[in-house]
Amino acid sequence: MASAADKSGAGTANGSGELDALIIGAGFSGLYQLHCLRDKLGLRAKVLETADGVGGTWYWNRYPGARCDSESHSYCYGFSEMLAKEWEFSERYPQQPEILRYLNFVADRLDLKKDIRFKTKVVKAQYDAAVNRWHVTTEAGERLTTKFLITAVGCLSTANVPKIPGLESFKGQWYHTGLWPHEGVDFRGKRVAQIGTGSTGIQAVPVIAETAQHLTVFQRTANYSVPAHNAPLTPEFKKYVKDNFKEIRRIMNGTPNGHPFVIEDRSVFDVSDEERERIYEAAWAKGGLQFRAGFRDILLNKKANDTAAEFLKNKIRKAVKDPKTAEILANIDHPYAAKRPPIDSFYFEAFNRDNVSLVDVRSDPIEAITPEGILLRSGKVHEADIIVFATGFDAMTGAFLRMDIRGRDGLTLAKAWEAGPRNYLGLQVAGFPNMFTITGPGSPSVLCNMPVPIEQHVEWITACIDHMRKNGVDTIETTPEAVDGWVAHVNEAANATLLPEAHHSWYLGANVPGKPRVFMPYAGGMARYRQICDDVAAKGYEGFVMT
Ligand code: N01
Repeated sequence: MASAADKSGAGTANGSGELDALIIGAGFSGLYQLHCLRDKLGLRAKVLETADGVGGTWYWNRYPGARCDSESHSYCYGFSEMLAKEWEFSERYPQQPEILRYLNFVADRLDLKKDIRFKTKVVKAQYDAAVNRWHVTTEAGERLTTKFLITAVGCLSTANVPKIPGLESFKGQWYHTGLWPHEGVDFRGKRVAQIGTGSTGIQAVPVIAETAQHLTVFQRTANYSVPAHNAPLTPEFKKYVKDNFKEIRRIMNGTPNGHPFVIEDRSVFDVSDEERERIYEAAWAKGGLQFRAGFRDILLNKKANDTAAEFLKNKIRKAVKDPKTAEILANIDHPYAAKRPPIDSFYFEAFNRDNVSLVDVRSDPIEAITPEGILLRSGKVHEADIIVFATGFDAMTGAFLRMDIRGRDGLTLAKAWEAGPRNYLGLQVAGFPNMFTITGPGSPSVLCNMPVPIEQHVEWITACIDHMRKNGVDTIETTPEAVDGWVAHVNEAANATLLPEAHHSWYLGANVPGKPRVFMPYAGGMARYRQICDDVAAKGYEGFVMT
């Protein structure tokens, strides 16, 4: 792309003038976006990344037990058969260090690191209509100028540490799972308090319990979980993955959630009670997120969901020996999978250990943190040496809103999203020309196996920029009408499912006090979404104005 702006004197990542594209974040999305723009379109593109290495989520989330819930053969890039053939995962579900090694392997193999500026945090981005450019400011005060601004900031990258009074007075150490120390944490001989029982907390409990003197788990919302049945991959399975690369991708691209399994086209009520039980038992024995795939209506029909929910609650009652503890764990108030369903390695069994106990903070909420530990409303104090906050993220919007992003006429993104995120296709916000948001709110993102929606967005953005170049278009900007239509469709898609019934879900922003309650991801399914995006492009980028 012609870039007259070399003369502008604006700084770039390599100091050589203006950029065609600046990408924020070097996780799965940022790496692939850089590869596409630099190596396929020949653009001058750079990535700015806060961390001192690639990985995004997998750079920061180093907590005990951190492992992906997607199966390893699907939790990787699909755009290159060469990469897929050269890399081999070792377990059914890859551990955090292995995923980080994989992303470093990709970055090195594609020679991406030379165009990534590490330890460079973006704090501000301002659109300048006079020159149709974005000015991006880093924490160090450096200013860069770019035509396209592409956010690859991740959906779950802003740690949510609840504002519990007294935390600053705590005498011990505390950590958030999403900002875990690289050197690890030694739990030996320590009394550990873990707050939170989402996917992260459920992974961490059995591992922390192995070394802690005592682990007290503070549960606010009881959660379902299905065993992962993690295991090393056999040579036969590794061969199957390499030999069937295209077929596995075909299945993943055709399903609503981007996983390598097909959802059965039968209703819970098409089969007898005995047959249903047999199907659930088989799915339980197989383990993992595939448990949802036995019937098409588990997330659509509350009565259908109740059958799965009851099956899973009974498994908890069987796994946990102390009936009182079992009842607190099984006292789940939302439909199965209406919150992101965790999978685990001996989570419920951990409560049978002498050194693990459970506190129900729904009935006796956390009042404060004291120098000694955690104070409940009843007055009871649970003493602790270490507090682990497995309390999740300011999901989907947090990573955007902690930057000062200003579009046309100084409109801030915070203002544009004050009632919740509003955009078109999850890809662009009205008033923010030439800015694309990879896996932004309003796109399938977190409801899927993430590499699939990431690749689809990156490829769509790349094709869009290529189209602009070939047609002499300088600016792409969505319209308020297109945004209104898309936001209505996102709501409609969510309301056709049971997802909004989990009132405390981070999908709704409910975990962050004061955050607008809006169902953020697109629940219409990945395959349908891909078709919508392809149709938009085929119709000359309908819903966008190109000038
Ligand atoms: O966070 P969460 P997470 N007092 O928000 C509790 C992905 N992920 O890090 O439900 C007491 O789900 C909160 O309680 P409640 C995955 O998409 C992926 O576990 O709000 N408790 C809840 O129990 C996942 O969904 C992998 O009532 C408080 C917990 O903390 C997403 O990340 C692995 C509290 C937070 O659960 C987030 O999961 C792990 C308070 N003040 C995670 N505040 C993969 O394998 C919060 N809680 C890819």
